[in-house]
Amino acid sequence: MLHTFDFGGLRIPANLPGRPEAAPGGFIVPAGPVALLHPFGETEFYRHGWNSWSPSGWARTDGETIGIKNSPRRLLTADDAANETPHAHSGAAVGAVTGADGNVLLLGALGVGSPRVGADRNVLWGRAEEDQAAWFVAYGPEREVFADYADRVSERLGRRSARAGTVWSSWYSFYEDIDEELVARTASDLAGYPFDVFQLDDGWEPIVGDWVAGPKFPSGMAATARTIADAGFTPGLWLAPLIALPGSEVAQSRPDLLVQDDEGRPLISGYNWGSHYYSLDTTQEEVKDHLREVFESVVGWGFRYLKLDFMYAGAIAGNRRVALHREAAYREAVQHIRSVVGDSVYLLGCGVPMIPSVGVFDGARVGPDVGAFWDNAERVGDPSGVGARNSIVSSLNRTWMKRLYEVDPDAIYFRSERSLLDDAQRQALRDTAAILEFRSTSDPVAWLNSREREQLAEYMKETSVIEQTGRYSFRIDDREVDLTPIMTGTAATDAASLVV
Ligand code: 9PG
Repeated sequence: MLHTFDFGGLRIPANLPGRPEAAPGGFIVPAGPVALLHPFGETEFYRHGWNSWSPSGWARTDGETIGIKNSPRRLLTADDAANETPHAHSGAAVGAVTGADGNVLLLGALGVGSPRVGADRNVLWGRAEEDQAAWFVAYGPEREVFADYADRVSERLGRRSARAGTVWSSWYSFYEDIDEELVARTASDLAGYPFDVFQLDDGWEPIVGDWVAGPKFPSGMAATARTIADAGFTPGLWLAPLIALPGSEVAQSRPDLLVQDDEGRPLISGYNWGSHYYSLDTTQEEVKDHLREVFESVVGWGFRYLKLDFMYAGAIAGNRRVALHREAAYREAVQHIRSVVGDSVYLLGCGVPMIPSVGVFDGARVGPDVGAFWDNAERVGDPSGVGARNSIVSSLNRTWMKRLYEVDPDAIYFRSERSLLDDAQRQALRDTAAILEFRSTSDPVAWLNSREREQLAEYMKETSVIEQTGRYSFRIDDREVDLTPIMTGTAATDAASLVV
């Protein structure tokens, strides 16, 4: 149907699937294709990435798009490869264009079905693979319309209230090189520092797909969880429960439990660990039973904070036993995991599809992996590439998501050893984590000098009062912090600090 929105005198002609209804901050439009004819001409478009690692941000409609270009393998992992057209201005679930008065026109989906939003100089459009989700349409000050959108999403999908507190993670120092002795030493060095969670990352399992103690943890995972608890921290563990490497026991013995491609073979759902990997078909009862066993044992070992990674692979396009839309299948799977672990276990999503995870996860990563360097020369132009700058840029473009769950910008650094980050860059990471209100690091105390140890203890103890004063400017307690130069690539530090 044709309809004209009237936003305080600004008239927006629209082609809608049904009659809009007024809602706080805007209008709800029924599921189906939407086109809003905007009068703004060439303007800025807010592009939203599908999963934690997918690029998000503002770009001119007559300029370069934001997306993962010329890298199909990376696209498969770090965005919605089935829909993504990196050379067009479009993204997942929500988008917005800026009007002449500085207000923004937002179109956002309120549920699953792989909704997409895109724009050009005349139209802000929305469509979905499967028309399940109603839309929210609003016009107003940027922060207000994004807040109203987030609130309409959580009215439908929920909002959990658990807080992670401060987190130490093993990833950005030891990577996969962890063993039970190293964990014990690192945790005891950290005793007395103001951390709530000590989270073991990838490297404990024998192979991705088989979630049992690997050879480097001969005493078993319950023993390590006890060691961590004895040092005074909540035990945390990483796992990627919806994927399996080809060599894993589960992929070898039960290929029928995997999502299939059109030839009836296990579908490749991404690349990492020097290999391709597969996705579990969570619509199968046996897969649900498998997940129940995995999570009962992990919680039984004593882990109370779980970083669930590569979760997008549970929502990958492919053939599943039950014909459920892929995002609906994903949401059912994570709801199942939640029901197994119970309400008191903190679930941090990583590589999660953002909107389908609302109301189930307590927190979600909102950017690509950080690294102890500013930018990555091998991957210039790939905003999903590892590095401090990309992590800051994506995360600050998703501050509005705080209303959906806790938002994790990834670890920050205090160490000057084994790092190419300078003081200003470390400070920018710290400010970002303060703004997002999620503080984590991977620095082992043994790698820090005495001044850095003090900084770590200070920073992890404090909570800041944050006031947003502009798109990328903030008051952090009594400090004015403007991250605009980093966001627009004009920071003085940018030019000289590539890793080569
Ligand atoms: C463990 C790591 C850490 C890290 C996670 C995740 O797009 N990619 O190909 C891609 C690969 C790895 C990756 C993220 C993205 O890292 O984000 O914090 O837990 O797994 O293996």
